[in-house]
Amino acid sequence: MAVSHVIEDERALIDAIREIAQERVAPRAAEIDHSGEFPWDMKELLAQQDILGMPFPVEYGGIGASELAIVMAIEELSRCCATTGLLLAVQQLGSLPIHLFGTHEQKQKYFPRLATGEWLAAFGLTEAGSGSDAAAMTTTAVRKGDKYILNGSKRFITNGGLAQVNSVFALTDPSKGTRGISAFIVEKDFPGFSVGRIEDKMGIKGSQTAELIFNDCEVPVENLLGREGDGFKLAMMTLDRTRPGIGAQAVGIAQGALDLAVGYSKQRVQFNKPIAENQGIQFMLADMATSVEAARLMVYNAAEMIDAGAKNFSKYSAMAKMFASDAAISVTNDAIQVLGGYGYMKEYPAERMMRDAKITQIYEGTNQIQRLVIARSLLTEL
Ligand code: COS
Repeated sequence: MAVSHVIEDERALIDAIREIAQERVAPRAAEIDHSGEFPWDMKELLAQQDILGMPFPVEYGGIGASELAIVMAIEELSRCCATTGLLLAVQQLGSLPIHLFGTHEQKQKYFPRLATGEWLAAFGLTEAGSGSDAAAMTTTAVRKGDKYILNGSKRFITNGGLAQVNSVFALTDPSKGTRGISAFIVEKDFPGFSVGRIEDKMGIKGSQTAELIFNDCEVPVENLLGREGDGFKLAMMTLDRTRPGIGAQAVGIAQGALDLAVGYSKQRVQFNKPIAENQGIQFMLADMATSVEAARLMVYNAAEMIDAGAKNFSKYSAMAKMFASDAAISVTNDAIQVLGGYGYMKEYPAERMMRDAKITQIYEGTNQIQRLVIARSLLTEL
């Protein structure tokens, strides 16, 4: 596996997470997929083990992990259960706007309970008519005295309705385009906040994906993140930093599928010998392993660039997410092929892995949007 540059303490943490994932997360994965229910037990496990505290600074009760350690943790969890890996990824996504633009008071108010896992976080950007075109949002926020009044709705929100803390983006000045978008911390029990439809999905079945509805929702002015008009930039800055985490989820799923295919091919006997003795299977496994490793290196590299404060990491972050998610689809597809008829059956996890992998090509920006980000960066670099 790739050489990584995490410090010794973080190496020990990742090793512990791998063990926890294999012993306690893996046995629950099929059941979580089958029931489609949010895995509160996995949330508790991640909270108790301080895994949900990884993205939060030590001074606010977290463990202040590096981005590299966070992506490695997401990878280890997703190798066993993509829904469980997503718990950590979204805890970071939903809280990163506060991390980036929040005041000390805002961090002090929200981070300690997010770090312990008592509270979950969510990221409210997407709307029914505003997906890839994030600036096409119609949710509005109008200031009235010491409150902003939000009206509109958000769609496909991971942890929607479960998260106490929601980073929500809304138009404060529709005439200014992207510069008229602002970001707010919206608590689940603010007046006027409610949860609409809960989606039935193809994969990551245990993760709750819901609609957030704002009906004259009252948000105190002190919950504005940064200044009015900072919202779009903040959303983009957040996604630049969290896309490697989705890449890591994809790497984890792909590694899980590779492990399964290797194990199966050594045991499955056809024509009086294990199918692994056929070069046709060996070449497939070799290609799968090479894709996983290349994706992993890209994800680790993007995470290390973020940790190092590198200037142009946005392009690498988009490349890592795009490459790793495409690899996850291809590797899980091949894993099903290696398992043959068994791969197609729900008795084996290969088909779940493929369904789980598909979303990594879509959320936090479709892979077409990643290409756009990469190309724009290439064409504007000196
Ligand atoms: N970091 C900081 N600022 C950024 C930025 C980034 N990565 N990307 C854009 N901006 C800024 C631009 O600099 C520009 O600022 P100025 O007004 O000061 O010039 C502003 O944001 C608008 O940028 P741009 O004109 O590029 O916006 P577009 O409407 O063309 O949208 C894309 C750009 C397509 C990249 C954006 O809409 C996007 O990322 N879409 C996908 C959204 C997504 O990932 N959704 C998933 C939701 S979470 S599951």
